[in-house]
Amino acid sequence: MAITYELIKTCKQTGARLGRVHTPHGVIETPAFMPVGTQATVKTISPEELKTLDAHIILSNTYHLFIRPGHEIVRQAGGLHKFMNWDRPILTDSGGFQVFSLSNMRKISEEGVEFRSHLNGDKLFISPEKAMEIQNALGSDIMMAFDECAPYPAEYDYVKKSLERTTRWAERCLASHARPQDQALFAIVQGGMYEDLRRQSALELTSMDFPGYAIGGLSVGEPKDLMYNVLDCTVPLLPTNKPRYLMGVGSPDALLDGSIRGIDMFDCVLPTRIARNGTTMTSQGRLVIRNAKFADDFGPLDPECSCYTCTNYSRAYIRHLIKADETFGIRLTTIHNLHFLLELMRNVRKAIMEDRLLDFRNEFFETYGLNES
Ligand code: PRF
Ligand code: ZN
Repeated sequence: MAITYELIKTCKQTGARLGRVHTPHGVIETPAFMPVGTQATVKTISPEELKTLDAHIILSNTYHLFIRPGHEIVRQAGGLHKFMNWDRPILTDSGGFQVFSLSNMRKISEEGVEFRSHLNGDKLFISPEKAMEIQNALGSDIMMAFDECAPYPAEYDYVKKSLERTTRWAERCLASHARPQDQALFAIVQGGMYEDLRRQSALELTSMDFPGYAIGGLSVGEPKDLMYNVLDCTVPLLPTNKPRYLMGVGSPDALLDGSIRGIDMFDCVLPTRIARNGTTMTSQGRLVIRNAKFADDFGPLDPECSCYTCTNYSRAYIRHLIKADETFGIRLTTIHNLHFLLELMRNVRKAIMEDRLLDFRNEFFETYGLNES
C-alpha cells in the first residue's frame, strides 16, 4: 500500500476529521492545504522556504511537465522529488483538467484527448494510460486518475455521459498502473451540480477500491451554495478510511466549510497567484498592497502574523517593491499568503482536536469577513 489514512479524531461540533496520510515521503497532517507547484516549483519560493512554512505536501501538474521539459527528462533526473529538490510528498494532477482549461483545439474521444500545446501548438494526445505513464515517470506519491471536468453550466445528458466516461477512464488508469506499491492512485468523482449524477459517480468509483477519492468539477463558476450542496450529498458516500480531496479549492472560507464537511485535502493557486499581483490575505480580510494608503504605512502586512515577511518588512516597503517590479516584493507576499493558509489549517486541526471547529470558523469570519474569498 503506497499510502494509508489514519483517522485520529472527529470533531464533535462539526464532524470534521483530524487525520494523517502516511506516504513514502513522510506524513501529511490533515485537513491539509497543498501549495501549487505547477512547473515543478512553487512560484518564487525555494523548497527550503516551503519547509520553513511547514508545507507537508505540494501539488504539481502532469500537463505542464509533459509539455515541458517532458516526463522522460524528469525520469532521467530520478523523478520529480530529485529534479526539484523536494523530499516531502508530491501529488500530481492528471492533466484532465488542464487540457480543458489551457490547451487549444482539444478533441475528446473514448480513447483520450487530442489537443494542441498552449506553448507551441504541437499536436499532443493524453489518454488514461498516457497520464499514468507520465505520472509514473514523475514518481509522485499521489497520482490522479485522468478525468473530464464538465463545465458549468452543463446539460444533464452531457454531464452523465462525461461522468460515465470518467469512470471508464478511471478503470483504465487502475489497469495500467505500474507502481501501486509506492504510488497511490486517487479517483475523481464528477457529476456536475446534479445530485443523482454525483451519487452515481461516487458509487461507481468506490466500488473499485482506490486508496483515496477526490471531488472534481467544483469551483468552476457555480454559486457557493451549489458547491456545498454537492459536497453534502457526495462526501457521505466516500469511504471513511480513505482521504478525500477537494480539487482546486482553497479560499479561506472554503477551507473552513470544506473541512467541516469532511474534506481532508485541498489545493489552490489562489494564495500564490494573488500574491504576485500584490494582494494579501490577512486576519482582517484581503489587503491590496498597491493601494496608495500604504505608501507610508510602516506596520506589518498583518499585525497578527508571525511569518518571515511580517516579522521583518513593512507595508510601505513591500508596496514600494511591488510598484517597482522588484521580484523580492512578490516573494514576500507569496511567503505571507502561504503562511496565512498553512497557519489557518494548523488552527483548523487544533480546533478539531478540541471539538470547537464551528466556534473557530465563526471567530475567523468575524474579523476576516464572510464575503471575502
Ligand atoms: N479534475 C482534475 N483536476 C482539477 C479539477 C478537476 O475536476 C478541478 C476542479 N475544480 C481542479 N483541478 N483532474
Ligand atoms: Zn505574514
